[in-house]
Amino acid sequence: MTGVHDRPSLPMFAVDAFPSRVRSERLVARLGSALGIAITVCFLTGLVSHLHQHPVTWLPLPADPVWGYRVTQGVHVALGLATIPLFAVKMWSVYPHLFAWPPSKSLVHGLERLSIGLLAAATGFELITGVFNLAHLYLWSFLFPVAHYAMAWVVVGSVIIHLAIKWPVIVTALRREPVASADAPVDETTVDAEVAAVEGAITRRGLLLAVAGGAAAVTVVTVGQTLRPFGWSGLLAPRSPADLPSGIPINRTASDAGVVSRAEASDYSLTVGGPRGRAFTLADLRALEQMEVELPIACVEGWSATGIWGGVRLRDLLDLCGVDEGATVRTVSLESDGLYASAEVQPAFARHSDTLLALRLGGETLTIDHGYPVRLIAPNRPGVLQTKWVSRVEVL
Ligand SMILES: Nc1nc2c(c(=O)[nH]1)N[C@H]1C(S)=C(S)[C@@H](COP(=O)(O)O)O[C@H]1N2
Ligand SMILES: [Mo]
Repeated sequence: MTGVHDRPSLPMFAVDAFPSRVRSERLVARLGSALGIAITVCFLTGLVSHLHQHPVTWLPLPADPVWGYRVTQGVHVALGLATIPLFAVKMWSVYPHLFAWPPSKSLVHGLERLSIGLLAAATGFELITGVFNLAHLYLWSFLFPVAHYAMAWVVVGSVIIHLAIKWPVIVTALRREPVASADAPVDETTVDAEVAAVEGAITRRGLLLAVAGGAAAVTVVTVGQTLRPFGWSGLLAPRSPADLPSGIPINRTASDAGVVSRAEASDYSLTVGGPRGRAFTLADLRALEQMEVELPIACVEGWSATGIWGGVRLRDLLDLCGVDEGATVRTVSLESDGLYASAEVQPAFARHSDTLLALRLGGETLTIDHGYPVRLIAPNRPGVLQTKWVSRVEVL
């Protein structure tokens, strides 16, 4: 067989074209563990978000705690962003292997490389589509939530295959004592620093610090979109509430949605279904018992903001119309198309005392961009399910 030096591969991609000692198995394994934890948390929080938007009867989500989705989705997006530098360095640390020749030494080795290729591609896909979605860049024709969700399973599947194949290597690498020279035991940092000095390269510790620093920097410039005390730091946050009196960002305006004239029409009424279903004018709604609740809008994009919402309890309206306690309802917007023109409201949410058909925000009549004349506001659910410009409540 061919030896190291007469490999037929391109010389700049040969294994020994990457002599950096920084790429130890131990480092690769430690980076991998961090990445594995980040992927797991992103997967689980993503699953929560998926279940909110595609409820299943055998696992109904609770409406409490009211801030639940704010936290799970805030973590999903912040951690996803922090994973980018981690993933980049992990890819760099194994990059020489990508060009190893021959591509496969045996069937198992070939499968192993295929599964790693799949893992890298699928993870890269999740990170890129996630970021583009935050930036509202839709450079593709597939639907983001569908593709992002499906690919998450590919990531998880290939992580499991990867772990199964590499388990012995990972365990040994993580247990291994830091590198020591043959005669005198030396601490890893010293050896590392010496090697680095010779190569003019970065030390392993330096590399880990750089990755942690990169991840922290990404987090700091986006976390302001969720944690108001850090609001000043939302440099990368796509939507800024700073210029709005309500402090709540707007994703889709009334004119984007094409609802301005229908929302401002003087003959607006809200139709509620049920055995005694009827239409309510704005005056009718204002004459019913008014409630005030403090609830966040928590967007799938990771930003969230709390408002004081005023209006009529959804459950009061449903009771007036004789709707069954266990019924799932659907809020339908004046918006004629658009992905978020309607939303299902499961019984736990429809009957929650904080769930309102809101007429006010911060004590003022809703602005048209926040959903005038009537919008849904309910606890613990994605912003996409908080229908604005509601015209109908249907009983399913
Ligand atoms: N009818 C309708 N309602 C909608 C949307 C929409 O596009 N159309 N966008 C949703 C999204 S994605 C979010 S995050 C919230 C934002 O509400 P806000 O603009 O009052 O902050 O409204 C939701 N309600
Ligand atoms: Mo949203």
